[in-house]
Amino acid sequence: MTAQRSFQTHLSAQDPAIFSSIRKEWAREEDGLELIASENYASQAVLEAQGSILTNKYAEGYPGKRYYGGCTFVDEIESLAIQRVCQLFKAEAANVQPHSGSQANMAVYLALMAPGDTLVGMSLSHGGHLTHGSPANFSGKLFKVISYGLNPETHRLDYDQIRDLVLKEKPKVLVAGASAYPRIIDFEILGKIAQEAGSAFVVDMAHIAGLIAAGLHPSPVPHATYTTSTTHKTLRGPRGGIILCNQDRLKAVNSLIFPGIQGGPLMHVIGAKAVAFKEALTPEFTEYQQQVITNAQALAADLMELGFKLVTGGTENHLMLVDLTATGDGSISGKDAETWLDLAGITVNKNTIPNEKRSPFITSGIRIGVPAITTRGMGRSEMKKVAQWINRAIQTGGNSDQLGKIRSEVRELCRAFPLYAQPN
Ligand code: DSN
Repeated sequence: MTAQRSFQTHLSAQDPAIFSSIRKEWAREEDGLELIASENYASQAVLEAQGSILTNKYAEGYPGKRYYGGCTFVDEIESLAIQRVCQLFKAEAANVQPHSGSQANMAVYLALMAPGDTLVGMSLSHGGHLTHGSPANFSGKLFKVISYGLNPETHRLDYDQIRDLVLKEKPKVLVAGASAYPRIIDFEILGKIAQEAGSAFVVDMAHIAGLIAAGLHPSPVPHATYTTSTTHKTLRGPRGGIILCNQDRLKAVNSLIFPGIQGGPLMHVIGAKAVAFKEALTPEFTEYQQQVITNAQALAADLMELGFKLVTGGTENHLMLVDLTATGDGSISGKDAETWLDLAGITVNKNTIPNEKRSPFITSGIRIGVPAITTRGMGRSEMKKVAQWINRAIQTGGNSDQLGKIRSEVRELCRAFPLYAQPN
């Protein structure tokens, strides 16, 4: 707290423009309902570690084997981060240096494949991730990508179809994981499919890492060649990435992170990751993750009661996808809903739905997640209000007076669930 205050004091005097924008973002985060499924609020302790003097240190290499002097204390920090994340996910080995989930995925792909090799992953428009083979991403440019989608009727993963595809294509890598899939993923079955085809199995667990850490979603770690994740979503740490694997797989991926695709590690972020992993090892974190699932199911039930159609008819994790083609005459797009909700102080993102007819810039759905509002302490009765505000905002058709009224009600609720002390 003290450290953050003095940072803000220096910043306000030295750079009023940046200070002012941070203050406005702070007010936005405090006074609005954050429903972006991939966002969360890091603790004050995580923020302090990330905003610390560790940002000054160069430490290319790994603990005990660096290319720079003066690494005694950053070695302690990185070793603790590794030890804690291995304990958290019951993994043999870890690399905590990836600057992001995308870097983590790039390193494991390059450890397992050469350019031109075949990668099978979930299509972005069905809920996968850019790094799972999108043509716009390095993964789609470097590798030959074959995508799997959802079952056209159930909108769930169809393990028989995936098996047929993987056995036919025999890819070097099968990647699993999703950015917009509201159901449990069976990593055991997918791991067996990969094994049968002689493929490596990579799991990007970024969205559900917090649930997995708490034992509330089956873990991919025993089944995957490499498991990657971000650290800032349900896991609630600083923005960054990790890779988990068995000891014998570590060397390959370590040398791909550094010197392969990254330079010096961000030691301030690694310090903050270590703090977040310690938090995630507490019983309070498990209770938090349980509440995330409870809140998601409550919000899903309330939205459906108000007439909204959810893809797969509900959720088993932290997020849900609203199919707006079934709302009113079907003319409201995901982009309309995102804009109107934003004006009401509610942040979501437009999202494609299975069998999407509109472009990814417009879409027919919105993705809603509850990790952030659960962090601020909201529960059953607040979920009901959130559902009613979403319904009202969408029914306004974009009327700014009505959206402004919802925005004041949202602000009043948010002020009863404060996040951080004022940053000055
Ligand atoms: N962009 C993230 C998300 O919102 O799901 C995934 O990296």
